[in-house]
Amino acid sequence: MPKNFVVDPVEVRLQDELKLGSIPINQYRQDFKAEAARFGVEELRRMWIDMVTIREFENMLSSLKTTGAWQGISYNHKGPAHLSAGQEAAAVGQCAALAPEDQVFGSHRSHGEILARCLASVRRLPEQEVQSIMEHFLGGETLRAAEKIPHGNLRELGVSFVLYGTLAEIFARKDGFNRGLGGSMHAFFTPFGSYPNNAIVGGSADIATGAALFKRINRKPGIVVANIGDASMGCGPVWEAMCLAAMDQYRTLWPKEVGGAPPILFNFFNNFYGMGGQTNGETMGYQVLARVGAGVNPENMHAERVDGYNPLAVADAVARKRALLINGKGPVLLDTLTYRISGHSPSDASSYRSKEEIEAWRAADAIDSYGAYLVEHGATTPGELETMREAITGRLVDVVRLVTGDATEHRVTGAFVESVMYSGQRAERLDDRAPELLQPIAENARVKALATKSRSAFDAEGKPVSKNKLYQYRDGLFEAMLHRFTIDPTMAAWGEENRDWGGAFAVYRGLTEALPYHRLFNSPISEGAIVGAGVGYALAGGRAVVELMYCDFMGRAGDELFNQAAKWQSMSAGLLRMPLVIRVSVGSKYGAQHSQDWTALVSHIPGLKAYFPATPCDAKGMLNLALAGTDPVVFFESQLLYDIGERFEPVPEGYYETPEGEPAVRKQGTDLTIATLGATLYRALEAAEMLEKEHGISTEVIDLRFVTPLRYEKLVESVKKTGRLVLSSDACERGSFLQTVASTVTQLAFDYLDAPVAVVGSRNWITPAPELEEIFFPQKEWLVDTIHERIVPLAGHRCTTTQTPGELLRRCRAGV
Ligand SMILES: Cc1ncc(C[n+]2csc(CCOP(=O)(O)OP(=O)(O)O)c2C)c(N)n1
Ligand SMILES: [Mg+2]
Repeated sequence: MPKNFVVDPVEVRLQDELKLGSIPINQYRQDFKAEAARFGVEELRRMWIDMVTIREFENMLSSLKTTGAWQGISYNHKGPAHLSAGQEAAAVGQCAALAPEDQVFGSHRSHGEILARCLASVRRLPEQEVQSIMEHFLGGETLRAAEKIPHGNLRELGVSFVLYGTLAEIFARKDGFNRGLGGSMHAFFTPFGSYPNNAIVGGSADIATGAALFKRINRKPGIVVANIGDASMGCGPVWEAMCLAAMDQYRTLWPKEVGGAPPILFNFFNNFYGMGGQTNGETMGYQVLARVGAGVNPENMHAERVDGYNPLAVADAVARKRALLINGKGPVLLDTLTYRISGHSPSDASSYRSKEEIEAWRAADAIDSYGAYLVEHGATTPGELETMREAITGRLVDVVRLVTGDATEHRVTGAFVESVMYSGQRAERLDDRAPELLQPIAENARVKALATKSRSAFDAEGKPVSKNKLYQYRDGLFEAMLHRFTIDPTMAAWGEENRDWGGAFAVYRGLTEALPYHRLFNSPISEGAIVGAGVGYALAGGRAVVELMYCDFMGRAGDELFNQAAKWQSMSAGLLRMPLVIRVSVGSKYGAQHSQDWTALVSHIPGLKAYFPATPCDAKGMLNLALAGTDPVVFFESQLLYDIGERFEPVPEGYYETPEGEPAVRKQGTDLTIATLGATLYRALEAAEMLEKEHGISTEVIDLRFVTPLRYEKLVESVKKTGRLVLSSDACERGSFLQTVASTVTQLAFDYLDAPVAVVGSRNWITPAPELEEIFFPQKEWLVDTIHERIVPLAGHRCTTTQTPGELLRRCRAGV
């Protein structure tokens, strides 16, 4: 907590009353002259065309989904189709007010948003740029297809390109916008300003906030929009994102030249329903969604309710809010009224709403009323509208015919999917600017202090170095962070207590003096938004490091880790990169909710990398590696290790990287292998000493270091030599990552094994109080007893714990 703000008991205890101010509702007044002057009559007509294009597109999908045919074309679309018929004016009006550099993230119901955004960009970007974007995208594959559709000029070709790329994506073709790996709910096209759309409702809120942070921190122009459904106001990450976006520090603590709060517009497409739950009167209590703004900051988030059945009312609001955001006065909340006349999905029987209600909205249809408005003011004629509508349908028929024609021949292969699971690149820096630092690194107090420390746990005579002279595991992490901060100007780090506190476990102590606020900052206690913003920051082009104090808190950021960080690189078909490191610590001493090792969860989710260093040397080398890459890495640290010195090899002063996926042999042996992940390494070494001294068993100890990716060769070599393998980590035994290792090694080296592979993990219990930890975490005695009972009888050995196969059976039976 910065000491700048003194909390004065006299002041805060004064009697007073909080005035919340008013929130405008549907204040827009039509003025055709002003609108024509602002947009030009042609653009006003184009907006109508875009609205009809979206409606036709959705109707076409609806027809294909429900009848298997449209306009004489047959196709079986197996995937989802969440249609937005009725909501066109809200999407088109929004895009009318956006500039090419603005970014729009959206939801599962985003076909209309993609089309509105891309069609507006095709009109607004310079022709050469449109041409170059289309030519370079997927090596011109999508363009080659779109060119087959008759077009008069480049911008018309652009329209076909957008329709083709979107539909091909929905139908899983490899010339779709994301090579068919995103599909209906996740399609996007960043060159035209349409950013990832999220099937996890509300999922875009924190990601878009991260993208807005990227713009601010790196002084990039434009704003970011998160389109969210009204029912998703109930999603925790949405609230978290708004809190993160509204922090006071942007104005009070960040350097003025950064420009204020992140330029994020939370735009709620308020169609009054979730799937079947009704937000007004049933599932939410806000009644008027815009009210929520009043709970977030003194400006009420500049909240407004806008009539989303009038594209010009929406454009007006977005334009005004955009100006606020550009000036750093965000965040903004818009409650954009709309209505989906289509069902939630084709299987929706609309059992939750009356026919009369749907009919009332049909009667108020925005396409009809906006068309009539244009006619009324002489901008077009009914005949012209009809001709335009026919032209749209005609083009769409061509698109659908092309996309469905030979669809199955145009799918990606498994090898392609595999190739985009990671971006796997190295990136020294993600921008060429000089990194912003507050002091020369040589003057940093921690850097100076580290220069005097022993980079080995033992002195020249082999005696242990005292704790205050020791270069520790946390120092290795610090050096890696500092190194990359001095090279990559985009690198930013955030989390709870990251700044003045020095990070939860003093890893960042010293960074506060070295880095300006916008590169290292405290966040709200919003684990979802901490990680989600990291996802958005990374996919927008920066390098982010976020911290979750305890591994157990990953539960709070489950979606952001497992669906967002993990999946966007591959869902984008490799178009996005995710240089994001998520630091988590595996705890001890803090009981059941602060001490669990969740490596197994991370290992189970495709797309995430996971590292777990056990020595200071690897803490530095592995974090260096993570911070040089472009993939999301969940970086596990152990609280049992933060204080330790380096016992194997002195920690190098310069830069180095641990080879990815490569386990380290910490002790050579010939009779038995113990492989560990994390802090159990040291207990394994003690067990190895016991085995050697008391039983003459030469034990090889291997520190796996990596979860994903993991190179098994060294481990298999060791097992071929010793014929015996015990695996140990602090994770609860059942379903732990080491069970995967056991199974894999058994398959790779079955003929060489003299005994089954044994896994010794923590008990399948809650983590108990520190006084009881010895009965929970694996101890060296457990390892030796397990070896005796299940691998090789140790002459004269007296077990102090029960590790027999019978006991294993009993525990399984009891589920503990
Ligand atoms: C986290 C999550 N929970 C539930 C769903 C299932 N689901 C899909 S759409 C939807 C309704 C969302 O309502 P709203 O946010 O108002 O958006 P709308 O569908 O009205 O556009 C639900 C519950 C989901 N996709 N993601
Ligand atoms: Mg809704």
